[in-house]
Amino acid sequence: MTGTLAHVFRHPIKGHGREALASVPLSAGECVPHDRRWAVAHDAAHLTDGWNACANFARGAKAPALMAVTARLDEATARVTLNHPDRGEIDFAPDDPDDLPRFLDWVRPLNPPDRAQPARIVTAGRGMTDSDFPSISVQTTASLRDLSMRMGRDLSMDRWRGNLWLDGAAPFAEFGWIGRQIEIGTAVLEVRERITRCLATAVDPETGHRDAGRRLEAAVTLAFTLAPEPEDADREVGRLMFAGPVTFVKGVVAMSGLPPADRLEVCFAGRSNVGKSSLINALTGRKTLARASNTPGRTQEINYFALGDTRYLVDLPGYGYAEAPVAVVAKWQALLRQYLAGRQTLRRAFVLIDARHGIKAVDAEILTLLDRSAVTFQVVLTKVDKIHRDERVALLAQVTGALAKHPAAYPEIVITSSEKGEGIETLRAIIATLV
Ligand SMILES: Nc1nc2c(ncn2[C@@H]2O[C@H](COP(=O)(O)OP(=O)(O)OP(=O)(O)O)[C@@H](O)[C@H]2O)c(=O)[nH]1
Ligand SMILES: [Mg+2]
Repeated sequence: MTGTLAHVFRHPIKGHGREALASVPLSAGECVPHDRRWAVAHDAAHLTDGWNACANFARGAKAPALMAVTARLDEATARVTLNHPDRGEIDFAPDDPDDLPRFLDWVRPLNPPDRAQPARIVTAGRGMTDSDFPSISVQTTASLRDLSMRMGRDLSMDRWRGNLWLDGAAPFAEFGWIGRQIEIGTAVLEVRERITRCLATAVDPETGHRDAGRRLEAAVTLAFTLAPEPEDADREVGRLMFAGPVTFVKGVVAMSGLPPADRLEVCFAGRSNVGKSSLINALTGRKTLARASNTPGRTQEINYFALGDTRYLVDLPGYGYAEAPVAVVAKWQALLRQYLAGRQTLRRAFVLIDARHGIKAVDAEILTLLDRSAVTFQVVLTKVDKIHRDERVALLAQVTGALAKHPAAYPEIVITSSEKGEGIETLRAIIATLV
């Protein structure tokens, strides 16, 4: 694959601030120049000559406030300027012992009082990266975006201490790069090992306060099943298709009433009240195309909408609880099952799952029916505006866990809010590019 180099960072003093660079010269067998040139040993450190492991040093994993430090190195004078929202600016020469007390006074309040305290600044003749060989850390913006989506919030790049950020990869593709090479300009990087997770990433780098904790860890370990943001071209195809004509064709109460199977169709299935009609309205940008209501069981027919002349969008009656006479419910439930199992041109069933509830037993029954009928289904989480962003990870864990049992599940989940518009462009692109 081909990507682009998006950002370059170095960290002149390990754990004490990042510095963005416009470009960087790399030399074989060396770290990014001046990256982790210094490190701050604490008073409980056991140092040997040369490189030492990160446990000996003050760092963001143990002292969250350090994550809000920014740095600037003047290479000519070997002076460093650090900034922190609470501590202001300090300019000093890490190699000058006379500057040490001033630096320690500045940095001490950023270290928790009950932990080992910063004591001295050391060098090793090589970058003090976390690996025992000189290394350059590489990360991808796609994985960061994906993780942000899982977490339901924009995560700053500054949570991580990577040297090089690459654009253009698929999310988490880097896990498969070990043993391979990355060429950047004339430099060739050998991908040696994964970076292990660091608690420093749980800290908001704006404030220096920990705000993500274990959820971040859980989010990374989930099965990789979020629909990625569409490529610009696909987004445009989706936009154009859904901005074009959409017309109500008919409401169907029996299989014999289905329109001719002359084009690709997708349907929206889900429990009563999950938001099927609202989603169709959001996709088509028309408020009242499909009837949405507060009364579960409002959609009692199979409603066909023509999207241009190439696709049908099908709004299905809800399954599960409905405020309608038992006999009526039984009738439309039977129709729903016949439709899902027997419509030849049904290209994909979107199964909507309420973000507040996850996959329930009634949903699993429908998923099993789709498995048996070999209809590919894709889970669309709805009403995500109704859950707190911190609840997303547990929801995704539940959903991906439940999906693992269903062979017909399409391996990407879409997170949506018809109310706020989240995920709508993604879903448009998915539908518009189905073949
Ligand atoms: N907050 C929020 N509410 C939503 C969203 N989508 C739907 N709703 C609300 O949920 C209720 C049910 O929405 P519908 O679109 O009628 O649900 P349905 O799945 O078509 O329901 P049935 O046709 O009865 O099976 C309505 O009150 C909607 O306003 C959403 O994304 N966010
Ligand atoms: Mg409906």
